[in-house]
Amino acid sequence: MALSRCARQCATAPQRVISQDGLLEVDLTAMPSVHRLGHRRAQLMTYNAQLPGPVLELQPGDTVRIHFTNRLAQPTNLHFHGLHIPPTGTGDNPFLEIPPGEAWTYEFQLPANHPAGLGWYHPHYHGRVAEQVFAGLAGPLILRGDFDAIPEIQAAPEQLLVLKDFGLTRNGQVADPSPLFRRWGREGDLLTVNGQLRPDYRLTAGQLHRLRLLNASTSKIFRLTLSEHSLYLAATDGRSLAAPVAVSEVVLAPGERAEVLVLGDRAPGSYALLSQPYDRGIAKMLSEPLETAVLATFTYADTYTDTYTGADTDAAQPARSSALPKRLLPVESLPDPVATREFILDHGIDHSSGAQFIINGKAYDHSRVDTQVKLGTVEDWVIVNRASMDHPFHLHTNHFQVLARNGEPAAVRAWKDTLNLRAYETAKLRVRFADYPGETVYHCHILDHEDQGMMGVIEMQA
Ligand SMILES: [Cu+2]
Repeated sequence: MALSRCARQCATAPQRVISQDGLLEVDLTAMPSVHRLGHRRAQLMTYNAQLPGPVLELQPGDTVRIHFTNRLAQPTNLHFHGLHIPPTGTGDNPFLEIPPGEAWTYEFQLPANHPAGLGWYHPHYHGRVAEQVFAGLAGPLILRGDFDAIPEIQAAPEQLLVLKDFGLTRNGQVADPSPLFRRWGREGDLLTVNGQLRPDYRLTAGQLHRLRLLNASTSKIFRLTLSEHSLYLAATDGRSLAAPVAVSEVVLAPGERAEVLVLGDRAPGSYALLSQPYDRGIAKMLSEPLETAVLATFTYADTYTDTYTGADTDAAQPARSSALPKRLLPVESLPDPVATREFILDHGIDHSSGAQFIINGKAYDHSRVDTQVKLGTVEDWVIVNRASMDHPFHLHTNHFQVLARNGEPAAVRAWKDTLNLRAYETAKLRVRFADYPGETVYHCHILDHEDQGMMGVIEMQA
């Protein structure tokens, strides 16, 4: 048995539901529930009273059947962020309304060639998304498959880290945002990892480790470093890179994921996973300066306990590897586009609705199709942020590749589904509309901005 010698709070693993024989069937209930955040009692909204919601672990080709019940006092629904599945019917349908007290069965099949990686599920009921996610509603989706079979990855112990900020009143209720935060994106001062404050994880000397990172916050952008350790980016938004890329920090906007490899090559001790100051364009409006905060610690141990699977592992076991993989999975080159479109993200007055977060001059309207594309075609999308703050752009159903930012070609070809555009930045994306016809959405993933209209409807025509 491993000795628990945690520097502070021992990390606990989120609960998992794993598909069996091609089927994942689960009851999922959105409900109010009470949790401990550090020494604080918090009245949150969660899935199945768990924080984060249960990890749904899937394989390509699986059928997924979720018996969903809404026990909240307001309407909600689910979005399966990162999954390439139908956006219609009982699939990843962002237009559904599931009223309080009602149930809905989500059912869909993953394609047999679905890439392996990290996604997540969360509410997508327009107008309530920021409030519901900020109150705790979010759960991880793990797709097993090709990426996990890379020998060095397979040998690396993994940790899933769901990053999420909370803001509480003195009596433990989720704090209503100030008018400033409601407008520009609510943030909280309690920074949690898997629902814990500063949990302690284990590292084994001489061992390659795999960190799966998800920013499940409403508006907070994390800039992450691990003290004295190099980080190697291996996957972005649930899709493998062609090879690991050494990075000094990882910036994750809401909705973004990253798989990071870490070599356990430092002296014994505890090392901090830090949230570094990051100005998304609102720092001047804040009363307090941006600060560095400790999100979690990583402590070297003689015996490694995989807090994800709960298994104790002898560190001397020869199957473990300290080598960084030279190659991961190839990233295909998309063919030339049939069309190029521009999307301008801005703040302003939409004369019909009065909303102030707009795309191409318009605030979201469910009854209006903003963009029509042909299924099976490739397009280039130029996203222009005309605003003085960051806006992370998210497209449902299909991943894209970033070709260029501010006119500079991208150094690495990578799949993304959410891309943070800094103030006044421009990015050129290439996307293929594959497999699934129907309507879905693209939007800013600062969820207060989405709720205030920074979203458009896309129709993928068969
Ligand atoms: Cu935004």
